[in-house]
Amino acid sequence: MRFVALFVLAALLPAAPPEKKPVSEQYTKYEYRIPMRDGTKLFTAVYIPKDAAPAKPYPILFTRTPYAVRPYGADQYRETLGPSEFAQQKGYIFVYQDVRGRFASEGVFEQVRPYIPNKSASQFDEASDTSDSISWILKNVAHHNGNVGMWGISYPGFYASMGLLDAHPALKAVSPQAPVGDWFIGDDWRHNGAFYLAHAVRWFYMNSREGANDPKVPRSNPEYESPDGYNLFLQMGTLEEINERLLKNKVSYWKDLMDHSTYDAFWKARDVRPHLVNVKPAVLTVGGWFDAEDLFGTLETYKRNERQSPSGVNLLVMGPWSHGQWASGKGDRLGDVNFHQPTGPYYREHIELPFFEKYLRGDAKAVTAEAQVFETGTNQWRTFDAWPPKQATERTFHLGHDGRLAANPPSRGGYVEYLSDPARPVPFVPYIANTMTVEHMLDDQRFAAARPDVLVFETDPLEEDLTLAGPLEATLHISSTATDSDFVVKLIDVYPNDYPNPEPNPKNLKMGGYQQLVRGEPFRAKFRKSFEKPEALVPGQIEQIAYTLPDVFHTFRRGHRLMVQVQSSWFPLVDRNPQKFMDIPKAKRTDFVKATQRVYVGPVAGSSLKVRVLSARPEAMLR
Ligand code: PG9
Repeated sequence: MRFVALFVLAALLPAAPPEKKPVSEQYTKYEYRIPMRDGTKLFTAVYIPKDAAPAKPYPILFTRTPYAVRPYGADQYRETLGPSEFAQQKGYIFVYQDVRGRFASEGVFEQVRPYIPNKSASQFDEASDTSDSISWILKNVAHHNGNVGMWGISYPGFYASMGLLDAHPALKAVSPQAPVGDWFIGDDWRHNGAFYLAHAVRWFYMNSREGANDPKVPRSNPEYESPDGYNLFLQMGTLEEINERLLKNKVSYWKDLMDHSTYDAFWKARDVRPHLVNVKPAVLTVGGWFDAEDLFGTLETYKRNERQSPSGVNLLVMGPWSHGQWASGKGDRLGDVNFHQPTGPYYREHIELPFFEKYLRGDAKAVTAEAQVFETGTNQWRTFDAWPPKQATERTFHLGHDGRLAANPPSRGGYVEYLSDPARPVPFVPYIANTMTVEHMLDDQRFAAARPDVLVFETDPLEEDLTLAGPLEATLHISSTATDSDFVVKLIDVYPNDYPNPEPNPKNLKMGGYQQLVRGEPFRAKFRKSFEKPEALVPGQIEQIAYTLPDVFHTFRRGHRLMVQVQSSWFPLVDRNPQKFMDIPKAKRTDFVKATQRVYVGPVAGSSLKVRVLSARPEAMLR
């Protein structure tokens, strides 16, 4: 029995990584300028295995990017190819393309260019650029087997999703990885209307400042005057000043972002989700539970496709990763949290590669599953035939008096109060940072719990493991002395006081009582009734704020506690709300005001967090 278990385990552990050979030993590179239907030519680099021949054809793996298909020059080779070392070694025809208007491609770039349904012959979008490219490649590139796959992470993930629309018949398998889904509701720039300041400034500086579209200009971070982003952004005061000081007013898309500060037609035209209907290629959506950029787009891409393309192959992989962390490296830890296994190579070899092998090379033995998801807390991969798992049941945790979080609402009503001062916003991390750090998604929250402007509610220590699987639904009843405010709800895993420190412990971590963020999400109160038509809060009036936080798959171990924190700022991850109902991009320093916030608790019109619970399993006892 034991022998069999060891044997199965050995089969699933990643093999030694493939021997790293220079790409030029295994592949020959070609460069093309592929004409689109309107005559615009897109720069495309193609790498063909040297042993490809009519009798040995290869499938094509295609990716489209706004980030440059460097290096340029037919004799200049990339250091690695394709989505993984395993795919590179297996052998595919790898195709890389600069999207319209970026780097060596002609035309005009448009950020997340809207999809045009029922296009006329003269109209184009990213879907038509994809299928025009595939048609050309099939005619002009030798030794392919007629099957095309696509993959891409983040922005390239958006382009992979676009390939699914009006898909070319040869496009058989697509893997959108951390794809952008909707830029107002949950991806990158805005989460429920709140603006992701530190991320936006860095991304715009790196990718959209003057000259950033020149292949010769290296990508670089903004020249911050200080590593202390909290004080730096605070001193700059307003979004207008931040734009002037850090972006020199020279990023045209910043203006678009500021001009469209509600969920208007501009954003709706860029929402990918409604178009994922009757998708034909097999889809493997990939994401990380701790992806700060496009977790929303990942989960929504899978869920929408599931609903709107019921007869298609639609698969999901979620690992314990930050943005794109699955594509390289071990993925055995993030921040202070150790997953005790190489999740990255496992995914690349046993999940991603079989997907492409099955649908592009017809490997009948390749195993794919509907949802392969990593359970944090117990640190194990699990497989389900649906996500969220059908057997998960709803349970509500109620915020109560004296910092209690419990299965039953408190028997008497009341409120807890704090002062939210935009001059002293709550930091998003307990250390000095001037960008959105990847590990903030699971960082220790003890520093926040100690602040008077952060409300803390926690359960008793759990008597058995509790596994949450699926989205979280926060309901707050609040009142404010102000006319607008942000509310951030965080779900936290509180480790027991005797939790062991890691060994070795180079960072001198003290893990007893550690408060690991499991999920946090902001909501801008003026959007509580509608993202299209914001409404002021009436000072002193009780209002409901109800919203969904992205899914989790986390086991709170026996002896741990669940904690919910509520606060009104998360800086400089999120821009400061002036707490005055207004168009925030136009706020002046004098518009920022203090607000006294009340969060109501009680048997009716209280505050709570609804979760989905999978039953506890005794076998999941690994630490
Ligand atoms: N999530 C990133 C992004 C996409 C689109 C716009 C801005 C940022 C990315 O990593 O590509």
